[in-house]
Amino acid sequence: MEEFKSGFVSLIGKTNSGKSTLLNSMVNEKVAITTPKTQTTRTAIKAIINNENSQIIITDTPGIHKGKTKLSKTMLDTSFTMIKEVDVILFLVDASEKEISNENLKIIEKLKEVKKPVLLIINKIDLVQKEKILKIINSYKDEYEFEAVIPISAINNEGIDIIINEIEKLLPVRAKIL
Ligand SMILES: Nc1nc2c(ncn2[C@@H]2O[C@H](COP(=O)(O)OP(=O)(O)OP(=O)(O)O)[C@@H](O)[C@H]2O)c(=O)[nH]1
Ligand SMILES: [Mg+2]
Repeated sequence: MEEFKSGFVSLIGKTNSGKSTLLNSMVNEKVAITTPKTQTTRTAIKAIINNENSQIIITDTPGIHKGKTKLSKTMLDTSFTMIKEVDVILFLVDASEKEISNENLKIIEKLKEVKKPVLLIINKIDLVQKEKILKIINSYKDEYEFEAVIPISAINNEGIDIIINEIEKLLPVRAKIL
């Protein structure tokens, strides 16, 4: 029998990257609101994913990007204070972005400080060509040593099982928390 694992996972990513959509796909029920408008989710939402061999508690962290103005250092610091408590970080980025945005570079700088295992999730792969996805993966890999890079389409439920699997690899052996 496999040992049971559990832990906290923080979901970070710029506004509109698809955090709420991914969360919905992962828990398979509507727990967060998704709309094309930005910044609709203002509070951190916890989702509990109960699997056969694991319990994953996810925190949505829309606070990484409050408002349309430039990302301030204080805002990032606040978000990352929360992140220090988690076992795994999911960093969600949009595959349709032409290159790594300044905001995402700033997030990567913070990731280097917190020293937690990070899974890079490349979302919206349904919108871009395969070779472009590979290019994006490589440019991110140049910036940071991610535990894994997982291309997904949150809206099509593509790659979700891989995320769960990679999270489970990184969680400690521990009983159910909630
Ligand atoms: N084509 C495509 N669109 C997606 C995908 N995932 C999310 N979207 C769309 O992207 C938009 C933003 O998605 P959200 O899930 O609301 O993004 P968010 O990161 O929660 O945004 P905030 O809460 O504002 O920070 C919505 O219109 C989604 O339908 C995907 O895999 N493919
Ligand atoms: Mg959201």
